Amino acid sequence: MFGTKTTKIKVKGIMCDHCVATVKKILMEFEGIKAVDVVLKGGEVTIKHKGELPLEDIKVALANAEYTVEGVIA
Ligand SMILES: [Cu+2]
Repeated sequence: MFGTKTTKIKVKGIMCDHCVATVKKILMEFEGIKAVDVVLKGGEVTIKHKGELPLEDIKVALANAEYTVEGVIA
């Protein structure tokens, strides 16, 4: 997709398929985020987005659901 960037983040607290679905749902609410892929093992989250990723807002939104963004992997 033209103009789409990919950012990978590591998220702590993803324990099951329900968490995977919850994290996806939270991230897909953000305007500009087009696709989210969550790997249960290791908590690696791949985000396809347009423009800058609102990382601070994402941290807050995930923290409200008790998930911790540990950092950007790539
Ligand atoms: Cu879970």
